[in-house]
Amino acid sequence: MSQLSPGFDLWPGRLDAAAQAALLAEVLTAIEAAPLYRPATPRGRPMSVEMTNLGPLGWITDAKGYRYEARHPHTGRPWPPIPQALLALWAELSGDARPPDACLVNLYRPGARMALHQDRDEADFTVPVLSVSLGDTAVFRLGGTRRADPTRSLKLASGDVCRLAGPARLAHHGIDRVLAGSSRLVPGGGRINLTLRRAT
Ligand code: MD6
Ligand code: FE
Repeated sequence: MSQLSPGFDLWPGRLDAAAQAALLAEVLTAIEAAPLYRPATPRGRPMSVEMTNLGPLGWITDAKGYRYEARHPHTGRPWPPIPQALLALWAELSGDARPPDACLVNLYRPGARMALHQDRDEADFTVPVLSVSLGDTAVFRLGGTRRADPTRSLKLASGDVCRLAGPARLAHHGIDRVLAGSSRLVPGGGRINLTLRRAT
């Protein structure tokens, strides 16, 4: 594990190839029940990533704003459960005794990106956010708590796990781009990011 700035921890290659494939298979099965969709920002701009969620609560965005909801906005069904492997990873790496209640799934097909943002729709910022990367390598930008703080760029490859905790919990971060073809894990190409949180 390496701490790149206070509260930001990175575990490169934390999941080996077999663990990545097994986790991806579970996520792809869950996506059959809770299809990926392209959300829009509260201002009505379609996002370039496709999203779904796992767990009791899922993060959504629409004209009413950012929030957590118990049901898929298109199917009206509850989100599928969080895979056991992710719950185990959280227990090991989050440093928090309570389990996560939300897992956001982001799919980046070629050209998709994620603007600089803070994860701040959760009730308790003392609980970390844990992120798992699968598939193509992403160019991740990490800043500070204030939007104007300086940023640094680092790569997140398939199997990498990172954590925003403590002084980095409200750090700004985003995905500048994804390096198409850098991995063959995701069918059809691209990158899947899984972020585990406790929303409540
Ligand atoms: C992504 N990640 O890696 C976007 N959020 O595709 C995030 O937005 C993120 O990596 C909170 C904590 C870690 C993250
Ligand atoms: Fe985030």
